[in-house]
Amino acid sequence: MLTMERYDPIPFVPPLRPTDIVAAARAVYEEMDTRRSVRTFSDEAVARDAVVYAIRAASTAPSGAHRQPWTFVLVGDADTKRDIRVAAENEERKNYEGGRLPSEWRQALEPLGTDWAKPFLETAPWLVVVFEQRYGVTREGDRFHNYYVKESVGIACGLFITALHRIGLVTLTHTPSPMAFLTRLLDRPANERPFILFPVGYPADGAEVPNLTRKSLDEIMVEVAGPTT
Ligand code: IYR
Repeated sequence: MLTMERYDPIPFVPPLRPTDIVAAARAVYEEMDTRRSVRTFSDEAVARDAVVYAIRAASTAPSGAHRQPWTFVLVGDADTKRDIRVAAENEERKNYEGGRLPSEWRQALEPLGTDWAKPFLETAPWLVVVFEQRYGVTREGDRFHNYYVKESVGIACGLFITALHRIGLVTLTHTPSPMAFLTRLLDRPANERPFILFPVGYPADGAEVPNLTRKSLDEIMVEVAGPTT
């Protein structure tokens, strides 16, 4: 069993208030709106500690019962990256060329220009493979529950993407399917399941991205009118 901890509050330190809150919010939106998923990476080196701080930023995410049910596996070793690329491409070849992707799904991917080849898994200087901890394991080897695992790990991944963008790096939420090979190649325990694989680096010179537009505010937000009297 996990030892029961008691409620033990400390004072909250509020975030700084910008002088113009709307201008500040707009600036955050405009900066985030320049983020794109990138599939062509430069092999330019990126300081390991920059990626480690982005992982630390990700790990500030809220999580169910504060269980922090995530593991970030940092891979910079060329042999391991090659093994991951080979295994991912084996799976993706079956998806794209072996007829494993349903036709509706293939059609949905058409505008993204993706195919089975995943050279970025070797070109990007770092791969960060995020695992979800489906349940926890104490030092003594006893299992305990984690809560809202997918929501928690998804939020952490969002913070990770944001942190990378803030420091001029690019990434891609890559989900080679199926992903079980990552558990084996990265030697992760049975309670962990691969969640998202992030190649991390600088974009290749002349990198291109699909010409996509984001949904308008009307499409993503509904405002509930308050009482009129
Ligand atoms: N995992 C495949 C297919 C793929 C699926 C979705 I949903 C995407 O948004 C993009 C690709 C691949 O990585 O190519």
